[in-house]
Amino acid sequence: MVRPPLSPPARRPMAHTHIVTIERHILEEELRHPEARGAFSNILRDLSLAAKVIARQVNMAGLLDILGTAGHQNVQGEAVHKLDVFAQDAIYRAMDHTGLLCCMVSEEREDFIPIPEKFPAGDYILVFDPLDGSSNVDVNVSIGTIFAVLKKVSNHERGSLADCLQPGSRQIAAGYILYGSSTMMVYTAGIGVHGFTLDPSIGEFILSHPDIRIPNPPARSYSVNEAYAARWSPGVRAFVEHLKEGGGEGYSSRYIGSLVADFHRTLLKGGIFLYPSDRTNPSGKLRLVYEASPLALIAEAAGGSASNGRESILDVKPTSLHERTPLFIGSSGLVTMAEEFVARESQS
Ligand code: AHM
Ligand code: MG
Repeated sequence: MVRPPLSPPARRPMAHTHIVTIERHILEEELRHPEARGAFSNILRDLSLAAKVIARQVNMAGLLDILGTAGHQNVQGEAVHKLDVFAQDAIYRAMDHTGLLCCMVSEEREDFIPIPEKFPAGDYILVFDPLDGSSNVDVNVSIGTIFAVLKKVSNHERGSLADCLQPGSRQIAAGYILYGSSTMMVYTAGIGVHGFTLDPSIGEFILSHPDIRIPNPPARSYSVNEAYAARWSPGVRAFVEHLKEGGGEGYSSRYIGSLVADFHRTLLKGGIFLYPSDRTNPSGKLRLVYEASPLALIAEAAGGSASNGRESILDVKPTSLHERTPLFIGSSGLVTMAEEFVARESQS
């Protein structure tokens, strides 16, 4: 797996008790990426601004009476909610004019979005799902934004499809924003995963979860929409049955149905989240470029792993922007166990 070169840490470890804003943390992180020359930290900083704008709107959603669908469908054929439109717009407007990006890829747009000619173009690509799990908004369940940053590989000033279809191993940073009981931004630049909680009274993301590691041994929980069990392949069914029978040890089930929230719990507590392929969705439901790959980079940087059942998600080269993938993500031992069950099935 090809990984961008990283320099050794050039900073002292920060004690949890210090008050560290996300901006300060990103600047210090940049010392580990001298090749990024400021661009990288500015992209993350601009994203944290968009996160605050979206968080404010999400928190106000009921009051502003903006819940409900916006009346059209996105490229996946799903109803677009007004907050999706707002989040798409907030991220686009925070990023389009900065001179850092050449193009963007969003779940809400069919094609990649070149930076308009009126603005300077940069060397980076932002891929994002502006508001994942938005069907949960109406019932006040946590939702999230997922993003990753790639470096341009083509000679096209404003990016090309090839720039957007790089494998996850080429991501130089990835993260998510969770709009939950508090708003959190979690990111990795390849080494270490760090979580920041928004203090709404001062409008700052403060480092609250430094150096997140997926616990080992993990919490004995699995996360999957089990209503689809009859449609799963025999290997996936056998894997989940094995966990239910305890793998000897008594597993419990946790499923919110909102990817960022389910992943966040898995990252902090351990266990496994899976959204496998099934008879109805032969490629799974989740998207490789802006959902599975960013979360895979985070999982691996936290000591976990992510697989499509056969290979590491980070090794899969996308063939289209909105390609779907099965996803098994979380504690390494459980992801490996899932792969073994899937492999046994194809041998039998
Ligand atoms: P979305 O991108 O249309 O919001 O859908 C993705 C969501 C994820 O947040 C979640 O993991 C999954 O769909 C839940 O799907 P299901 O309802 O089939 O369990
Ligand atoms: Mg989504």
